Amino acid sequence: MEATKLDLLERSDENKFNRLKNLAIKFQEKYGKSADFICRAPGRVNLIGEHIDYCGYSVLPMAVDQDVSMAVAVNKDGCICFSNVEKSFRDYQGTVFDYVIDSSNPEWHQYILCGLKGVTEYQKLEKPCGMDILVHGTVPKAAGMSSSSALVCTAGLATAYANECKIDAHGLADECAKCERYIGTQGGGMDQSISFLAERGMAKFISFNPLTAVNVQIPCGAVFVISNSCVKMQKAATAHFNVRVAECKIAARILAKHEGLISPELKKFVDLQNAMGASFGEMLNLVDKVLHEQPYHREEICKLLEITDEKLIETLLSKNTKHVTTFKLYQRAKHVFSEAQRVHQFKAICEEGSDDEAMKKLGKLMNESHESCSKLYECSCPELDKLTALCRKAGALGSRLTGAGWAGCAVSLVPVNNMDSFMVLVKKGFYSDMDENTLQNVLFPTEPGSGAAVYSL
Ligand code: NG1
Ligand code: MG
Repeated sequence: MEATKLDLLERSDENKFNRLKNLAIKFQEKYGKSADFICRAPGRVNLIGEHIDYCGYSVLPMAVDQDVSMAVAVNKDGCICFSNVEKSFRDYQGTVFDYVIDSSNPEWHQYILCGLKGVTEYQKLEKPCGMDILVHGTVPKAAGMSSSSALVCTAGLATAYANECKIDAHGLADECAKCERYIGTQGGGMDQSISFLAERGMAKFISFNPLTAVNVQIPCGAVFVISNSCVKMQKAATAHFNVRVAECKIAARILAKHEGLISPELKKFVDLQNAMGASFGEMLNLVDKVLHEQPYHREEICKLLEITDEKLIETLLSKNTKHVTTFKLYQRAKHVFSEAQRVHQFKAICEEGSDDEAMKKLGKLMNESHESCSKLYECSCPELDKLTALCRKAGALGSRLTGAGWAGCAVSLVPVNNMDSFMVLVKKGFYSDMDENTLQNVLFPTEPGSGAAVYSL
């Protein structure tokens, strides 16, 4: 990727310019030399399409203004030093030749190592440059706005730029999606894709394999407001996420077996649907017909698939899911096919028009998405259920959890004319004892922001 002169930002985006300029000054203070470049990658809010990217389905996120930025100085001796403006994150020192990514204890610097390792391997860098890095992040952490991917993507971008790799935003999105798996989560690539491919003013309909990103214009009277439940969960430290990934893979196999379509290439729900040439409605009927609502025990799964327990572990489970004994297949499959269908409906409505009716329909889809996440996918929490209900009561046309869930943020579609009263009511109902300064970071409107970038100084 090409660098833009940082000074050019001064006119187009003064706030960002000041923040990055300040980061360069802090870098000089910390390391006693100037940075060679600055790079940034934004967090995102997913408008609709939750927990379906790893099943191969399209999603509809937009980047937010908040990002992870890094000032970087390159060295030829392979030394790496990572420091964070936020002092609670401890400094890390090592070399590019020798580091360990410990998925059982995911500390902040390991996300940088993920980006470094991935780009080093995929770009086949024999002797990657060392880097002194100072990080400043503004994406709310562990909140479903993809602070972890923003960190991985910025690190991947820094590594690619420092080593003069010939790679564009699409290539980096692809590589960084794989990078984050070093820390153990088996995500589908939505976060890294939007972080690299975002454009100011546009949400994106992102599809995988091959990766494409199509602009989606949000109705002009609609504002997407983020509200943080303030419940935190570090996904890489728990098995919740990977259990869902496993449940989807197992369900896809059982449905495929039932249809006589078992093959090693057929791994995801989308592969099965493509092989069958079926509509979402037909897939939902198939789930009703073939799967049962009671959780499946491992023995039953092995029997249905005619495989041994060892084979189950090897092909469908992961390090942190291999001990799980029961799997809810019916509910997860129902969620995925209905959610994937809602994404297409959402895009079609945005393309048709931007009147009040269109906004109401979008809101309805968001509410259905939340309901499905909460009841079928069980990735909500009581606080998020309460918060989304409150947002609807306060004037949102739709409100849903965003990101992996179990904690973190909700996103609400609020007509611009209702904004003032909406903010007052949500503040009163959920954040009554919070001071104004903290409130700004947990309840705020967003606009589609721009994607990852490198700036020269
Ligand atoms: P977050 O919210 O950043 O944990 C995760 C996955 C996405 C997607 C969503 C759920 C990673 C890096 N991100 O996002 O790919 O599956 O959950 O829709 O694993
Ligand atoms: Mg994340």
